Amino acid sequence: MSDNTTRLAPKTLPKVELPRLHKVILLNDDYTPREFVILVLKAVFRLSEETGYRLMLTAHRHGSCVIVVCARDIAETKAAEANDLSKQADFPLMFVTEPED
Ligand code: TYC
Repeated sequence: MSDNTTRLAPKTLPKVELPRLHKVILLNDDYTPREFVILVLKAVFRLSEETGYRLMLTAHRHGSCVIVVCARDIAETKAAEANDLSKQADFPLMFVTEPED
């Protein structure tokens, strides 16, 4: 076989695993005022009043609500920012993150 023989491309490319996306989930509680939940959603997640209201109500009625799905570091940073605001205001409001299925 001479050096300039054309090589065929392999039929299968090596599989590159993409990092899993993460959900930021808003949890309901009995004490945080609705208006404060909306304020945090607007400030941290840049949501409109209408979207903030709708997501707050979903968490209030169902116990939790997915706010955003994004890269893990962004999800964790946003959840921490939102939880810090809640702590500063002395409310038990909680955001958690989990990998998407
Ligand atoms: N359940 C709260 C109340 O009745 C309001 C609330 C909504 C709190 C959504 C948290 O994620 C939440 N004041």
